[in-house]
Amino acid sequence: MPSSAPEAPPEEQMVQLLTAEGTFQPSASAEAYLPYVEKLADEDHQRFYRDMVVVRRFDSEAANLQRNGQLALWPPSSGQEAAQVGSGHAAKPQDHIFPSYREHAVAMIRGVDLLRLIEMMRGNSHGGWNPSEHGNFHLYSVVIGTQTLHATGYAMAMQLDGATNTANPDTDEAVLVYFGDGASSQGDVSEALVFAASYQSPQVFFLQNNHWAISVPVTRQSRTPLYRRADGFGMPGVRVDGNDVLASYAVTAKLLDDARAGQGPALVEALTYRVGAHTTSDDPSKYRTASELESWIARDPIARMRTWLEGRGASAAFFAGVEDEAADFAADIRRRTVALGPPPTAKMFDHVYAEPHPMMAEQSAWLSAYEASFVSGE
Ligand SMILES: Cc1ncc(C[n+]2csc(CCOP(=O)(O)OP(=O)(O)O)c2C)c(N)n1
Ligand SMILES: [Mg+2]
Repeated sequence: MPSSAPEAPPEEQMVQLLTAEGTFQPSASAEAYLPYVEKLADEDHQRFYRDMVVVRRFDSEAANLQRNGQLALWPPSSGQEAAQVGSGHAAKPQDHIFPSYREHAVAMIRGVDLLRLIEMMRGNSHGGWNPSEHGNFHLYSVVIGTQTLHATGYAMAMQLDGATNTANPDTDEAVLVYFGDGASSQGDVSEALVFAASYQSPQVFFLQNNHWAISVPVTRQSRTPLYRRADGFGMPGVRVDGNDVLASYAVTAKLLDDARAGQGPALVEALTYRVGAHTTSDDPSKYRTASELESWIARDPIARMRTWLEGRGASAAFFAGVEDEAADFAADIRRRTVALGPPPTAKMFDHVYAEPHPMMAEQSAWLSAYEASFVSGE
């Protein structure tokens, strides 16, 4: 573990099933979660691998599109695929998911066309899809930590509506909310944890500790491992190897089941690493060392899953097929991004107010007149 990560005492080691070398070797703390991973079939394992590879390819394509001038900004997810794919698959269809702004893999798993993310980062849309038509995947939230309050309100309402804890795991609902190590310092997040614990709302707080909040290291955010904060709020806290897709899946699946069964909320701290820049506007070489980066690349979530699958007999044709699928996925995104055309500037006035507003009408008219004052084609 690099020096920037708070060390846990030995008895509190993280839940891990797959080592960085790709060996299935459950840690002592993994026992309670093993039944969840034992239920998975080969096709589930292969789906996890496929999703990680496809989303990594999508992510690098999106970053390239930003460099081509097609997007204003891109927040890369590279390195965090296992935390996202494992937890994303752990949610059931009836669950509601509240993302931050980097959960591209979870969006894909819940059936959001990833062009919706591109449109948002390109200025073509104001960030929208209808969650009820897209796997209950709620909107990206860039205002740090706010989504934890939205999620907690939603989970409290599930409880008040009797939509959970009816002893039917196929319909009982729960909430899964994503946030970062930096967000853990935000007041909103503490308030959400207090309310969730007080009302025993059915939800899992999934903290991706990717070790950095832009240029601020996690050691600055907390003097104690983040999962241990759960104790103070009165809920279980589990640290999981976020680069291990099987462990991320099993821990989240169990805690969501517990939440659905009326056992209240839990906090997961998934230890992972943001391999890329914070966004395409950031240069991480200014604040972190190459050796730290290399130490995390050696723990790559995709490589370890590949090694494990190979050991279980996955064929070369399977891996080649996944590569082809990822390449096609990225090519399709590129083609459809370029076809979007420039965002109409007048759109910026939409949705500022719910109803038509005279000031917006005035400003929009001024902008149109200003744009029309340029002689086109010269
Ligand atoms: C309320 C608020 N304050 C500050 C910012 C600026 N900001 C954007 S991302 C970020 C860091 C977030 O770090 P973390 O929670 O660790 O998430 P990560 O980006 O690492 O996924 C900050 C401070 C913001 N978007 N919202
Ligand atoms: Mg972070």
